[in-house]
Amino acid sequence: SLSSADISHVKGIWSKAKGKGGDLGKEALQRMFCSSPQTKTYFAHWGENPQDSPNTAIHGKKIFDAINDAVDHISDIHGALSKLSDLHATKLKVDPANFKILSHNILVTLSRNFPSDFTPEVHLSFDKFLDQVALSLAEKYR
Ligand code: ZNH
Repeated sequence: SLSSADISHVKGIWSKAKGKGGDLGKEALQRMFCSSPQTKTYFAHWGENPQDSPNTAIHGKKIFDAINDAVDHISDIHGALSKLSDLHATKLKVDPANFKILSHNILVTLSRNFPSDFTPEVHLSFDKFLDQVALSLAEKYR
């Protein structure tokens, strides 16, 4: 679980990224599609090249808004994301293995955009936080 140092690292770097989902969420999605092309299969309805769709910015913002909810409710991430877990489990049917892949691309995106904030300690804490997010999203899978 997250220590108080983790929480302060997460809140610190998130204060830089917050509200920038249209750019940073888009970048994370485009990196995911490129570095793990199998993830594109979930977004086939965006067209043949989902990485080029204007939906990347719209969806990137939604993902960042959800992460923002998790940061705002960092002591109850499960509760904050429980509806979203339902959606992924029952309607979207996303293999939870993909949550790790997106998490990785979010980390890479943060490191590239905020290089001086992204210390190894912040890396560790944000990785732990995204693990909690992924676990919460996987909660409703049966
Ligand atoms: Zn997801 C959707 C979040 C991951 C796939 N998502 C979604 C949304 C959100 C999210 C918020 C919206 C919802 C509504 O609208 O209501 N995700 C999220 C998060 C994460 C995720 C936070 C992590 C971190 N997803 C994911 C992955 C995948 C996905 C990994 C695959 C690969 N999602 C998805 C889809 C969708 C979603 C497909 C739908 C889209 C559209 O719109 O179309």
